[in-house]
Amino acid sequence: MNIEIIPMQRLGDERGALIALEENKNVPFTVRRVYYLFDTQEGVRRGLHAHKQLRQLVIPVRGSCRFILDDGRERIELVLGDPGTGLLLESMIWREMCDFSHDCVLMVLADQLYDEQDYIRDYDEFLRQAKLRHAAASGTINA
Ligand code: T46
Repeated sequence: MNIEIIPMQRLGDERGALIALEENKNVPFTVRRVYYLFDTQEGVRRGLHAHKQLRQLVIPVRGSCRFILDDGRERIELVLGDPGTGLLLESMIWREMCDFSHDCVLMVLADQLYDEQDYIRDYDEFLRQAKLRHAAASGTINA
């Protein structure tokens, strides 16, 4: 699956920790947008969509949550809860987030400005487009 767990170098000193995010270094793209998710209500699922082109790096700056990730061929789950670790989500990954701790703050760095047209919010449509992309990548069809 086209995701990556990126360990961030912990800087800082005896006074406390510090992590620096630098575009095209530990953030593998040019950052055009930063947003953060917080105050997620108990029992809620967020995400439930994929992006056609967007690349994002997600960092749990506080607390934790579970990610369910699906590329149309396999589905994996992971818990993100270390502010020293980022989750790189490439395009065409269906994501769902749940089990948010009450204090969870997810910071997200994105390579594009917000564009609702880039979202796929229907799972069947995601599967259809993912299948086409996989076929094009493997040379099965021209797309
Ligand atoms: C992802 C996870 C981790 C904006 O107006 N601007 C923005 O930059 C964003 C991200 C959202 N919005 C609006 C669109 C919706 O009306 O805020 C509302 C909630 O957005 P969304 O449904 O995208 O939020 P989540 O929490 O389901 O998912 C977000 C990201 O969209 C998604 O790509 O990976 O956080």
